[in-house]
Amino acid sequence: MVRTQVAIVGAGPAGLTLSHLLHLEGIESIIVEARGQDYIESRVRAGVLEQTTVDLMVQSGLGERLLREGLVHHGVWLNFGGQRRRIDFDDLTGGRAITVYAQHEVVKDLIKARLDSGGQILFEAEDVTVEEFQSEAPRLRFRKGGAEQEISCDFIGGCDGFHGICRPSIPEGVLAVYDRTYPFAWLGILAEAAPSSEELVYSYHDRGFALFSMRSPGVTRLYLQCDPEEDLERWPDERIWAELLTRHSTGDGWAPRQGPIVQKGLTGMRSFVVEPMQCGRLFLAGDAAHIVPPTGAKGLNLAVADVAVLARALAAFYQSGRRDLLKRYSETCLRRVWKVQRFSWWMTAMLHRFQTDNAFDRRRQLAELDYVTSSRAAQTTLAENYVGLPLD
Ligand code: FAS
Ligand code: PHB
Repeated sequence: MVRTQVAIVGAGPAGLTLSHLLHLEGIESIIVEARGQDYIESRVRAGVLEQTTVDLMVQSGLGERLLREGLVHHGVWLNFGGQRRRIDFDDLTGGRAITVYAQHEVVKDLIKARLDSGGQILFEAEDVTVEEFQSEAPRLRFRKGGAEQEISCDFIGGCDGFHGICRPSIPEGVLAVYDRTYPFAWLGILAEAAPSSEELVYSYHDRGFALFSMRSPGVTRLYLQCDPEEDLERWPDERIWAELLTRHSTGDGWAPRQGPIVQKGLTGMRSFVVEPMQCGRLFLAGDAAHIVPPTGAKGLNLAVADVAVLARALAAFYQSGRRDLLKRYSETCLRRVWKVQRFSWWMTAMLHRFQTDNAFDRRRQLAELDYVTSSRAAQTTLAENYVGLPLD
């Protein structure tokens, strides 16, 4: 039986950041991860870091490669009705920005930091279970390399994502679930093509939403709204490019540059929250507790915000015996979670085509986009949410 202070399930952004922040406070943890290191370091997911996330990474000693390779953006473009209009983050938020730096790069930096400082990450763990978390002596059981293993601990970080085992391990009747599934998905591609815009472009079009993003000076990241049950086999490269060029068409002649498509994938669209985000000594963080539609670029950022709260609460417990911050963990996180859910829903509702909408709804959406890009008050609300609300 191995002993640690905090056992963490999942080596995604939530679990790794939690372990790193605890280490800085002198608190021991062990991460138990189902997948292998290579797999999670190459899993293509999010791409945009809020200012709040960048600040936390830099302040916690993880900023070196991020500041060198990350692409700092001081604005974003909304493209609709044949025109592109820019939301100026600098002017509207006093200099806060976003940084484009792929999630798997964040994961690589976090794994390196943990292993370099002697952190323990147990990859390829099977059949992980969390037990006794409503007692003062919770524990993890799992199998690794064919051998049964057990970790006893004081607390468990449930950072195992939407399909993990931590949330389902909480007894019936404890959790309230808030859930909305959208009638569309995103088809995402990575193309070996130099980005033709320095900043992201969100396009509203009669045929559906499209997003232009990037990963590096040589790689463009693009998404288009599609049917939730879409079959990727029905989307050869030519069809993807034709649809992207149509939806991103605009009056100023801008268009995504084309290049070989090196990755294709489908992402479902969902808003999901469980309350509370804790049960006894098990604390849920990140996608284990909530899911946002990626239109607001918030998934990863919300995971990091959760564990910043949890690390602070655990430090207060170990350093001064305080239990109040742990007790208030869910309440503290959920204030931000629901504001981010609202923003992500709002961006999704404003920019996507809904089959159930009629001509009135389309005019209403165009009027909202016109208002959001012409009123300073409306631009400010988009900008301050997009770059990230300050941590409480
Ligand atoms: P994660 O899912 O990243 O990590 C959970 C970890 O737990 C994984 O490594 C998993 O292997 C492990 N695990 C699961 N079950 C386990 C078990 N039983 N035992 C041990 N380990 C277990 N967000 C954006 O902002 N923008 C995007 O464009 C975007 N695109 C996405 C595309 C896809 C396909 C997906 C699934 C998500 C996307 N997201 C996006 C959201 C994503 O970035 C998440 O918000 C982010 O990964 C959340 O981090 P974690 O909470 O750490 O969960
Ligand atoms: C991305 O670059 O992957 C990205 C950017 C903005 C979003 C979603 C995804 O809203």
